[in-house]
Amino acid sequence: MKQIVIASSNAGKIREFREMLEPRGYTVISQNELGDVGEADETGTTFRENAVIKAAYITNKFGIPAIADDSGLEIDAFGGKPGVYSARFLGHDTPYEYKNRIILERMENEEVRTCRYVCAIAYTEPGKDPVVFEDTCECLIAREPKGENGFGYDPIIYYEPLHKTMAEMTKDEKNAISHRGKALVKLENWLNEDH
Ligand code: ITT
Repeated sequence: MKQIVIASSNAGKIREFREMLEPRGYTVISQNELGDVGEADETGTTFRENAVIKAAYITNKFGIPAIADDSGLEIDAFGGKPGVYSARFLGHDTPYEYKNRIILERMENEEVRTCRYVCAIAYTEPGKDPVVFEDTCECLIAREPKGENGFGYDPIIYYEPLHKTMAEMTKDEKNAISHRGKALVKLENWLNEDH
């Protein structure tokens, strides 16, 4: 069994990593299972920088390999915001029901509804340079929230090829097309090569 520590305290992300990695023979351990680890300061201005900061924090603290995901939603009508600030947008602990409602209100008369989820996954190992894999998922801001699955912004993120919001998809549907799913395939391919 191969073990992977996920440097994240976001339950939705950790669940998706488990769904994707466990069938591939990995045991997924979340950082909270290592004890009270504290939190890395996400001081980066890019997804890539923040992903490395979070993974390196766990690797430096425990001397073990770790992966971290920094992700977010870029809304073209908002000039790409909230972007790297997606978790902190309107307050870190504000319920997504409220955040999503505010986005829909601000988008009410907006014709340009394109947006994308972005995900950078960093892998760090003691004594080695970090590696980062990124991918995106092009979507539209929906007209109204729909669906109960997923997490965060998913109920208002409409994925045209499947005619569904991210929250209406099954876990397998989302993981097959999501920013996180696609970036994780790149990491897994890299892990399977010789280094
Ligand atoms: P960790 O840093 O502990 O991993 P976090 O939630 O603070 O957790 P980020 O800084 O990477 O993580 O913020 C990512 C935010 O982007 C997340 O909180 C959601 O608001 C949004 N997001 C990213 N991927 C998403 C997805 O698949 N579905 C819905 N929202 C997503």
